[in-house]
Amino acid sequence: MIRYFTAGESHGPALSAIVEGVPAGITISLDDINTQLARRQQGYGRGGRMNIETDKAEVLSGIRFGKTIGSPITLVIKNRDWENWTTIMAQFDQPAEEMTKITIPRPGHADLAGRIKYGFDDIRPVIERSSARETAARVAAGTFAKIFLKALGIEIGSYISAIGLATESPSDRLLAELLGKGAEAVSTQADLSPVRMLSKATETDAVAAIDEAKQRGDTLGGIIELFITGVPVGFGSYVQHDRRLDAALASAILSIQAIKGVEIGTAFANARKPGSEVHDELHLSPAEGVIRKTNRAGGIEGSMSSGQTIHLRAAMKPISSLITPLQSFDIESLQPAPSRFERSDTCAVPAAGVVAEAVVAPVIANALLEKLGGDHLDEIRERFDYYRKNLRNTFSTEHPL
Ligand code: EPS
Repeated sequence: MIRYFTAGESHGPALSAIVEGVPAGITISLDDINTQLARRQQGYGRGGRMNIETDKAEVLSGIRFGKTIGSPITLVIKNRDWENWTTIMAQFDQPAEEMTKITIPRPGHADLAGRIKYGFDDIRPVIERSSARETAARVAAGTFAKIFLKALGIEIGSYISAIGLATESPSDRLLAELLGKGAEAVSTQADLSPVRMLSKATETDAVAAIDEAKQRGDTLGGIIELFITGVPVGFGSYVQHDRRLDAALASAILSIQAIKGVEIGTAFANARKPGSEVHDELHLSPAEGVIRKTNRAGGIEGSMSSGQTIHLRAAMKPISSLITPLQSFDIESLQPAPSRFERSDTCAVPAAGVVAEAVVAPVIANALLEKLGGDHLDEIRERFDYYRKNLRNTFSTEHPL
């Protein structure tokens, strides 16, 4: 089972991660990790910090001759901005006389609850660790599971379907065409756009909406569409709550900063329709066995993969660091006060799509490892090929078992 932890403050020396349980024998390069880190830094609407950082990973353990060796992998991403924060974020020196404490919480952020929970007199430590900068470490960590899955034909991809009111619904044909190549084709297409959208017209609207929000000192949220292709039927289980694949995927996505909702398939539209218009009917094809002509379930039935493309949708709220202040109060004077500005992004939805890809990868990898076991890629591949070969022939009259 793949497990990982991250550590690091937004303006501390570095972010880091330890990833444990990655099978041996997976070929990976620093470029593979850094490509994902660069994707996370992109997106129209990012703030000044992205001009300071060029996120690059260092690997301190777990790799030999370009392959994983089954040992824990240690990753470090240095914060270039640290050199500007050595006084405010000093690890052992005492605070400088002139340092001002942060005492006005940003509504919607972790500031107030974090300050109360940990008992600080300064909100700075909450800001540092709750910052979405931490997602750089998660993207680096998730790359291992992503590459492991890709080696087995399972791909993860995403695009952005809404930023503020700019909403796009690409044609079913375009999506089917991209997904037919594997979910990464969706990302490859989306990555050509500064807002990771698939249509030029909506991209223009989204860019204009971000410009307008920025001018007002405001922020914008949006919607991420996430796809996973190549997952065969039977990953996850209905027998116990903690083995349900939909729950694990939703939990991973909700763990991303500012994500407030997850939808599987067309769940919210389905809720308004009768069952006869919702469930994906089962057809038999002599060559392929069971097929469904629709995928309203989003590739998951009974908390297990159905064999169709897994489709998840995530709602990201507008970032809660606004230039134009919201009503707040000073926790020392207990007087009403406008919220203070903390440097941030106007919109980070495109980046959050990349993060979503990274956090679901270990969930799918673990469902695969739970089903098939194995410690080396070759061993797992052999088992997976056998499983898929048998599945292909289940219920097929042309290719019976
Ligand atoms: C981020 C870096 C941060 C923020 C952002 C994400 O950098 P800084 O705080 O130095 O500007 O831009 O953090 C937040 C959205 C947040 O709410 O804290 C990054 O690397 O993604």
